[in-house]
Amino acid sequence: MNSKPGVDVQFLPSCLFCLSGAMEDVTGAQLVAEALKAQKVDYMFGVVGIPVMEVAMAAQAAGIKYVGMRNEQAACYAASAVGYLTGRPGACLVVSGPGLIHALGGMANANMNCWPVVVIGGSSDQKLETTGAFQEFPQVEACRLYSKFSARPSSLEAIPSVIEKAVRTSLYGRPGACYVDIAGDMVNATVDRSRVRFASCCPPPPVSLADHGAITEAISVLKAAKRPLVIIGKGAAYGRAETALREFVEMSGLPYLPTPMGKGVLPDDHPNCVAAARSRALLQADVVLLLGARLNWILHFGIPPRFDPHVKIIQVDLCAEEMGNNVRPAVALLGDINAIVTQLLMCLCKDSWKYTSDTEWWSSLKAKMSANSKMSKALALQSTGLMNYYTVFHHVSQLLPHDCIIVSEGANTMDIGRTMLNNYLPRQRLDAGTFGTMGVGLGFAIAAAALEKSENRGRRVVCVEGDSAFGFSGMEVETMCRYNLPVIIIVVNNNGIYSGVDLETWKEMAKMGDLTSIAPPVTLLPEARYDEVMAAFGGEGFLVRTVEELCEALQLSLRNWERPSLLNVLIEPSSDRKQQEFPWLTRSNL
Ligand SMILES: Cc1ncc(C[n+]2csc(CCOP(=O)(O)OP(=O)(O)O)c2C)c(N)n1
Ligand SMILES: *[C@@H]1O[C@H](CO)[C@@H](O)[C@H](O)[C@H]1NC(C)=O
Ligand SMILES: [Mg+2]
Repeated sequence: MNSKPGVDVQFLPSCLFCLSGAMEDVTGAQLVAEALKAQKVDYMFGVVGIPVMEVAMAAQAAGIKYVGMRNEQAACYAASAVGYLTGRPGACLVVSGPGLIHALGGMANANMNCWPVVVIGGSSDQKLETTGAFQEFPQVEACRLYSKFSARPSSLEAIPSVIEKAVRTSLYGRPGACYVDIAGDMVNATVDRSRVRFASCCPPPPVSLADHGAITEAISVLKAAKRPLVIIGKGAAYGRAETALREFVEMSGLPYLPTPMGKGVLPDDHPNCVAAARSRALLQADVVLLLGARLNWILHFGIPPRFDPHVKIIQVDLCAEEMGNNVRPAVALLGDINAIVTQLLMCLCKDSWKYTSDTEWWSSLKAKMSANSKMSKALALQSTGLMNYYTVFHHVSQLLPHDCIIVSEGANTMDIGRTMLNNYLPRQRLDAGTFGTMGVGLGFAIAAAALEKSENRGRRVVCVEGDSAFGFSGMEVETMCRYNLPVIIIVVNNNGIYSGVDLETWKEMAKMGDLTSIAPPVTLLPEARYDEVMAAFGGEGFLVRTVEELCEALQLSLRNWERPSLLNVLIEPSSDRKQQEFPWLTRSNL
């Protein structure tokens, strides 16, 4: 460990006395901020109060961008999205007790998604422990279930090394959430800088390769397959395997299917993408190359009735404990996904084998894909009064730029949107994820838009929300307006959770009796003016009822780089999904 101050402390207002002598005192708040910066944590999202106000100010002084949010849950979602998008965790700063409790939802979501995030929680003074201090709570214990690492530095001197361990643990092995507790009385306390145990920046995780014999075996299992399928998970997106993977898919000629956030690692319109024949591909594949995806509910556990009972799984994962969950793999390839795809590629190159496109399997998949896309198109063009989901997404998909970042949550809104809104680039889809969490959308969008803004990349962030989903973190529109983040929020408003009732029916119902006794639990206020929520803070709000209004509002929003917009798209409240052979993301069917 070397001693390396992160910033020029002479310029910190709280440290003017440093100028006078050789002794250089540093506060706990400064140590936290400088340690995060030294670990290349560049973004902090939080809500300030006692005792973390000084930490937020020190973070800004240390060169960390601080985004003040309206709820810690959304702050933690945002910080974890920075981790997923950049490969370096964002920090989430929260106050003691209730602030930390709110962040637990974000930590759980990040941990389930395997995204790195570091939560810094202020806590009550050490000397007041067990006295019933203000917001006193056993925070280190509380975080244990929601994180990989949860600890409190025992002294000011130890802060940088504990932060280094939290950042490193969030990134190494399977990424996830880490928690560092800072006692209130450590925030303003000072220590001489020379006594602090500084820690240099932890390098990216070491890369490990799969066993060579296992690679050879995987290739021979693939070559023997009659109906092979590659499944691309968000682990492949996080692992930045896109270049190797593209070469592998194109050289091998294999069909592939992305998981929801695996979308875009390879473009959704690639000729080898069989997403439009998802059910058939899963059910009939005899060999599956599983790349950075878990056989959990999203992939129906890898078992019948959704998979062939004899399917051979070639499982590629960086977590040894994941191997064999629900299905024993035919071959287990443990290690870095990008490295392993490269290993597979090298092995394949040797004899230039290719799965040809004239097989029965390819014909069967292609037939199913064209039938399914005809059905969606027919639903999109149905014209009876209000729009349905398919109409909305059909027109939205035609207007969105190819490089836009799509954030999405809801039930029907997310499920149907996923099938109709294409991703062409990796890590550009963020959604309710493995934990199925509603409320993540606005935090994710804020994180993505903040990154775009500070890195001058100019990709659009579009947030496609169900009306219920929007409500969970709706006040974050103020955050978007405050920082001039030009997010476009499209609320697909069906007056409820899964479905709702129309305004007339609602009024009739209200006359019939107490709504708490008779209103269907799925209902939300019909035609609620979510657009006015955005307008209240100076953003652009649009109320949309027709295709023409939708296209016009979206085009105007896409041209507006100054401010966020919200399109409140009223759709048929009983609009539903097309008939599914199997209910999918809304229900697990073990
Ligand atoms: C935190 C959380 N609370 C509750 C749920 C249960 N839930 C699943 S989807 C959903 C909302 C669906 O309604 P909406 O967002 O309006 O989308 P729609 O299906 O109506 O298009 C809810 C509340 C959840 N997944 N997460
Ligand atoms: C730190 O000191 C400032 C200035 O005296 C004070 O306002 C703040 O409440 C203190 N913070 C803590 C956590 O004690
Ligand atoms: Mg809804």
